[in-house]
Amino acid sequence: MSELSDKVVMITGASRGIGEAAAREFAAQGARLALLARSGDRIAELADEIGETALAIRCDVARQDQVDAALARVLDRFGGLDVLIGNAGVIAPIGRIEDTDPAAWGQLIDVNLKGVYHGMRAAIPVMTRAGGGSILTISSGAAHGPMEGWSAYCASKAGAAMLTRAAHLENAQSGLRVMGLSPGTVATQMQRDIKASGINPVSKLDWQDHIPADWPARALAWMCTKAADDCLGQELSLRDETLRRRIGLIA
Ligand code: NJP
Repeated sequence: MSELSDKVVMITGASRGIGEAAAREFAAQGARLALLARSGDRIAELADEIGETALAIRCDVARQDQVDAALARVLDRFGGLDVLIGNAGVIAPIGRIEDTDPAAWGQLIDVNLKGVYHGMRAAIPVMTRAGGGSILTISSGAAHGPMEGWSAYCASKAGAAMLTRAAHLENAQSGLRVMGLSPGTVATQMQRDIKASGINPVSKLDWQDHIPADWPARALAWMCTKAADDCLGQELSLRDETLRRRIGLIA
């Protein structure tokens, strides 16, 4: 039996890409799932495909009230929460600082940074009361190095990385396992949007340069097991070959 068997896992941004792949991986390992995204039809289809153990909840992570309501439904259905994966994210607006629309710039921060905060704020008291849980944030190389045209994205990911460290500092002693995962470039819709923008070196990468979404999905599942207990509080990079080997992604 997998260590993840029956664990209750809430994934934001589960309608496609890394979040969808993570849903399939956790489901394969026997977890119970809450799939959150704005595309209600898409997550409903995915939940149907997975079966009784998956619950689709339409939710905009930019809204604390919607995240709180989503968690209430999870607790009602499954009776607890073991894992929160703060994965929902957007790349737009792409453009030089002076050319971006302030409202669109702020909306990205609402999703990529405040969305992670909203999830943590809702989940931490529940996990603390239960004596433990894992909170994983999807980070990015963009958290640590600027890229032309991505000021909002880089600032949001840097903020989310620091927020994740703060959550570890405040909650490790209560048994919460808090970590970040920087996946490298992954073959998802986000990379299609980046390619279409043509603005910086990432947009020039070949499609074969990207890893498949099931790699970060498998990494996330591994991070929820005891095997990753020496990584608590850290941001793991899937570009790291030693990590890839530990997870079993490469020989
Ligand atoms: O992107 P994509 P990825 N509320 O566009 C959801 C990071 N990352 O899987 O709401 C709730 O296929 C959206 O659902 P919907 C990246 O920054 C990626 O690549 O229905 N959900 C969809 O399910 C992000 O944090 C790469 O539109 C919202 C999902 O987010 C994470 O990986 C590299 C939402 C986005 O799916 C997943 O990105 C890297 C909202 N307001 C980090 N807004 C990479 N792909 O190369 C969006 O370093 N979503």
